[in-house]
Amino acid sequence: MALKKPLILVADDDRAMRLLVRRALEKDGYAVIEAEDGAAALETYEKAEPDIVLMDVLMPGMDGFAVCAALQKLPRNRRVPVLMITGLEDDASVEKAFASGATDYITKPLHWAVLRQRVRRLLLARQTEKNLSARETQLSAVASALGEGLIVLDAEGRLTLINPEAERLLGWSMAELLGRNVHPIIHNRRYEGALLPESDCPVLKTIDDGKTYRSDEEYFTRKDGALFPVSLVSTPLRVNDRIIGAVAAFRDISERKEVEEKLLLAAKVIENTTEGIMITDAKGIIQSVNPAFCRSTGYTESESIGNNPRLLKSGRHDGQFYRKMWCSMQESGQWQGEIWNRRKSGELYAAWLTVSAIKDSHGRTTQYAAVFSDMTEDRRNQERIKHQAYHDALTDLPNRLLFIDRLSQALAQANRNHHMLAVLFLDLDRFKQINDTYGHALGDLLLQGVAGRLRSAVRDSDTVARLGGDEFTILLPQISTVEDAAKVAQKILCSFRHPWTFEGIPPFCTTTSIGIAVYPSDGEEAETLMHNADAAMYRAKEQGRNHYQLYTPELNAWAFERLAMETRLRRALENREFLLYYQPKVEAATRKRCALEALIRWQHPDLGLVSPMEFLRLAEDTGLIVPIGLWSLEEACSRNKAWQDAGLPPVKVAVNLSARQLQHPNLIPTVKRALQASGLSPDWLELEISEENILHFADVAPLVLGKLKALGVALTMDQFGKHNSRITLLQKLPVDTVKIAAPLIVDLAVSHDARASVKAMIALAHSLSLRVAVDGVGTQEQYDYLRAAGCDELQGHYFSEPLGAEEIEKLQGVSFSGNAVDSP
Ligand SMILES: Nc1nc2c(ncn2[C@@H]2O[C@H](COP(=O)(O)OP(=O)(O)OP(=O)(O)O)[C@@H](O)[C@H]2O)c(=O)[nH]1
Ligand SMILES: [Mg+2]
Repeated sequence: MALKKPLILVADDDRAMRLLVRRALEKDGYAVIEAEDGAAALETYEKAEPDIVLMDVLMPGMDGFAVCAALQKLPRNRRVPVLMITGLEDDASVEKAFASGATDYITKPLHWAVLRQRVRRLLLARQTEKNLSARETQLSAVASALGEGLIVLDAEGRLTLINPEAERLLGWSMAELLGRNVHPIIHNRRYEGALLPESDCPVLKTIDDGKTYRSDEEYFTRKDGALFPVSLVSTPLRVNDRIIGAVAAFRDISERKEVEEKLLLAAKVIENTTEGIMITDAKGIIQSVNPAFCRSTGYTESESIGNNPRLLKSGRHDGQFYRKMWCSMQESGQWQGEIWNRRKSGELYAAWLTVSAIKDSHGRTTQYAAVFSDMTEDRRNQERIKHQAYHDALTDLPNRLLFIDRLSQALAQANRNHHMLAVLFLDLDRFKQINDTYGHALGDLLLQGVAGRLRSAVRDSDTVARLGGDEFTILLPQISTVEDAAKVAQKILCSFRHPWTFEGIPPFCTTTSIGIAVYPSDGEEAETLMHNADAAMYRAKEQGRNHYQLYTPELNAWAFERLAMETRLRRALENREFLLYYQPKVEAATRKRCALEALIRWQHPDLGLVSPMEFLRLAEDTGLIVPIGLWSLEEACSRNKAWQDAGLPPVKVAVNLSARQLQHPNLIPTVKRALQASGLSPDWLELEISEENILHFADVAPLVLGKLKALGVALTMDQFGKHNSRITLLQKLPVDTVKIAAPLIVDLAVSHDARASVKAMIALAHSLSLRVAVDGVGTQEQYDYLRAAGCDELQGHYFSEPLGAEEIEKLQGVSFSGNAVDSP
């Protein structure tokens, strides 16, 4: 296409002049149109839209100035350069020409070379202006068409342009913002509440340093005050390396932020959920897994991704199972159920699995999401709860519930198969003492140790249970003879002989008492067998502990009688049926009374006088010995004080302390109170404690006896010589007297050994500066021998039986000789 020639309008009333000019211009390659006066010039201008106008000043009608002024009124884009041709080269005319809007002027007569130059330059200017205008139009069209907001600021940060999208997003119009500093209006916050200093505004920074800034963290304020997040690119505007402003293009990213936040939240949930999550592609290849998945399967993320979920296959489900799962996926896009998986370690575990298909907008499955919850912990918890319900927490042995259950089952089987079974009932001997001596925690350790020994003493098919406290039971579900059960009991007793070794304390031994009941002879029901084994165990205790005892029907009668006796004993305390007898002790050398031993008697309203042999063991077993012992102590003290107050010669009264009393934490205050309440001086009180009990509490005995001694009372070790006393212990004990046990002197007259051992005991005691007393002196020979052997005090029916208080009062001041009372 040929280029359009520039069109020049020549307005001149001089026809010749027009012709000359036309010819010259056409020769230079321009197109020319003519107008012969001002009005025609305006009209032609309107129609032809020339590129420049050459205009004569002096024309009829409208002169050149008037035409020029009229052209100036046209919109800017329709105005073209006007070159005035004037013969008037005075200053005023030139001024007027420019004032009316002329672009340049040239004087007549025309100088063709100058005209040519001027025309070329004006056309060039016109072309440039046209180009610029076209560019501006294009730019503004682009700015309008842009889907992004666009604002342009000058070097001072004032708004010079805002495109329609920016107007829409911000709610401001160009007219409202033009020329204003927009930073404080639209961009002064980071997010709700936080102010954004100018120094942090990317657009102002661009104006400052000419750099391009991008940010996804900006917030713009709408005209209504609402904030919205934007993604912003700020680019500098430069002219000749000078920054003349900045263009900021921005987009509202509220939706994107919302989606991002949701995604972030979802990612966090997936990251932190306790359920394992696995995403696969449509072919089932693992694309991602979460930490819970890795924890539960044992596979790391990198081991899982790219793999097939078969990785977890347990081998526990058949093809049918997986086909069903697949069918459900096809039909409903989901499957839920319990599945067995295999961990990397090889361990199988149950999981609750939900698989869902993820579909695209066309309904095609693009991924699968599988969510597992590991049921191992649930199962473990269930099992633990079940285990706890049936087991003892301390030893982990079956408890009473489980024992009874197993016993019932074993009974049913024994009944069907006509065989015998046995229940062993164990109770540790003097376990309380272990607790008291070494603390409850060690008691617990011991119970655990006992559980272990019991378990290893029986077969796996037998059941060892802990009923509570220090009571255990053992079920032997099948025995051939009663002896089988007895053998097991014996084996257990033997296993206890081995000392216990616990850190921090010397090794020690314990024993247990065992009762045995056998099906069917001793009972056919679980409860009966348990009860009867328990009764037999009591009997074993009664017989001195560290025994086993087979149940016999008489045991029930005995147990019944024992219970009745216990009731009577309690009542006896309330009804004050106890009384004290006093047996004199005499000086061996002078046979003069030197002390009295208080001995308890029970005057039952129906049974008459009950011997201490009959009730003291029971009182000790049931703990009733503590209040009974206290009564004895108080009674003896107040009686002795009453004797003194009545003017009788003062005498020491000895009171026996039982094992339970010795263990009792209130022992010392009790003795103190008895003395204080009665007003008796401690010089007149003696306490007798059996050697057996002292040995039993060998660890604490020196301390307890020391405290008693500190009260000022005298102490005697009773029943001396029946056990193997250790000299080292004797040395440690603050006792004053040892009283040789009565049975040891029975054979004095006939047995050399008896004499030798008594002699040795006397020598031993004397060597430790202890007084020696002997109980149970019944004959003249015994008396003679003992006196000769150097005994200090003697006691026995040879001198006097125990007597009631009134009789004692009558005997004041007497000395005793065999079975008779000598007057002084
Ligand atoms: N350490 C510990 N002691 C317990 C537990 N349960 C009960 N006991 C104690 O076990 C002792 C059981 O006492 P008994 O069997 O009546 O008496 P004992 O001292 O063993 O004397 P005998 O059985 O008559 O030989 C009590 O002192 C209880 O306080 C326990 O779980 N741990
Ligand atoms: Mg016990």
